[in-house]
Amino acid sequence: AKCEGEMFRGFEGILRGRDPLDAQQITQRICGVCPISHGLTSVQCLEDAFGIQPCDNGRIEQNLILLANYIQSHIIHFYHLAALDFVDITAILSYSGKDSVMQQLKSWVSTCLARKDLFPAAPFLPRFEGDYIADKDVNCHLIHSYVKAFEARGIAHEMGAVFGAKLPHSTSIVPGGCTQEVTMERILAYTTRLNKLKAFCEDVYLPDVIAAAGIMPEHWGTGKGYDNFLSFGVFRTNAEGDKYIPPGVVINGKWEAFDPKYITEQVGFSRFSSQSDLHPFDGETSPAPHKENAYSWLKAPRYKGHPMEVGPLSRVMVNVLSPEDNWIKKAATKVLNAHSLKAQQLNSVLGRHLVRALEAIWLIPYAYESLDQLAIGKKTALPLSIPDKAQGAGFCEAPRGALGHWINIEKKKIANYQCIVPTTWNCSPKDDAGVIGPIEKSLIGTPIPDPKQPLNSGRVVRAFDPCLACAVH
Ligand code: NFE
Repeated sequence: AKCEGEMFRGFEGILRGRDPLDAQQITQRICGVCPISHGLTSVQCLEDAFGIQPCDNGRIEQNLILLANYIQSHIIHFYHLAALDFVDITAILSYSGKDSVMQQLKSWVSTCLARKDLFPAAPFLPRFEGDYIADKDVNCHLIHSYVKAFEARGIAHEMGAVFGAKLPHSTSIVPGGCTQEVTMERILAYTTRLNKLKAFCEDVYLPDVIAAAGIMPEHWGTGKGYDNFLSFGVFRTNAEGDKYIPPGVVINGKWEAFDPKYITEQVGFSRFSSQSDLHPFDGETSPAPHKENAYSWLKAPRYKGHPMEVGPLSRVMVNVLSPEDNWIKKAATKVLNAHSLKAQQLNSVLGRHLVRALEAIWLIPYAYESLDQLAIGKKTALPLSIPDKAQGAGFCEAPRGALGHWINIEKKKIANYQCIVPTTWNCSPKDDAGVIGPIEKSLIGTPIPDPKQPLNSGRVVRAFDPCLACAVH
């Protein structure tokens, strides 16, 4: 199995020579799905270089913007990126209800099926054929949720824009905090939207994931990857750097504490000419499109030399296997017991979907708690000055997993900037020793009854929620 990233973008080159404060605006443009994670990781990288910590209001606002983006991202993933691997869209032809969007969808799919020569009905058809959910009512129910999920994502975007000023690319986040003042109006604007998202996640999203899992239980057994999980931790709870979702590392099933010095990027099979295995402070981005044996525009990030899975599953696993008791371990154990599942079974297609839905639900009480901690009228950001020469690193979790940014500042300008992005970890090509990446590993052994219709490979890959645009950056 090979994962290829087939494009070069060059953000790290674009950043060189610019004002360090541009970094959080430019890196947000790496992606329209997870811009807040890039903006906040960049902000943390700059805070580290400037030697400042955000004030309480600013830190909480940053968390609330990111949290809104997490919920939006998890919903887009399940419904609009992955559900059609399971749901039979042609079941809409049997829809007889009154929802006007569903009726329009039915008419569009039916036109496309009748005139396949004229209309490929993207993103629904063409598709690989195979064992989709058979029950028409279940399919229609899930297609209805698919439609409702657009509305939920709109609400999540609005919720993020309350403190983010706009989304997808926020203009308010800055090193040291956020430029949006805290007002009662803003707290209420966020709260009313959070109430609606709570209802969607609890009454629609999680039940839909559980229903789909009940129909396709064989996918508890597909997509097993390495027992290597990495999380940088996310949602800073104080100025000391504690995080609501704590960081951690699991290598071959054994937990250890996270230490950024063990991160490197190898390029043996990547289209880059730099030296291999560099730490990101010394990282280089030197494209070599015709390099022999190279098959991807992704570098191969490694932790202590190991390929690592990142994402919601890793955030759960590093805490379930941690020696310390924490809220994630308790919450995950409760769900595992309720569904008679073992933690190891989460290392699968269905496990990755389940933990993503659970995380959306788990974050909602934390959002209410954070809103209560905002202090109306108090400062939200700090004065800052750019040092002549400094280094900084930022570690955050994007919805898709561990995200790190590294900066070297010289003469008050960016001398070097490196990003290691969640999908670069997950879709990593082979490293210098020929060891395959996490998604490559999880594809091996996947049953493909008809090689012309590799539906199951799509299911395995998409369960990781990959974003190649981010990965190549
Ligand atoms: Ni383009 Fe991203 C997330 C980041 S994935 S979506 O989540 O960082 O590599």
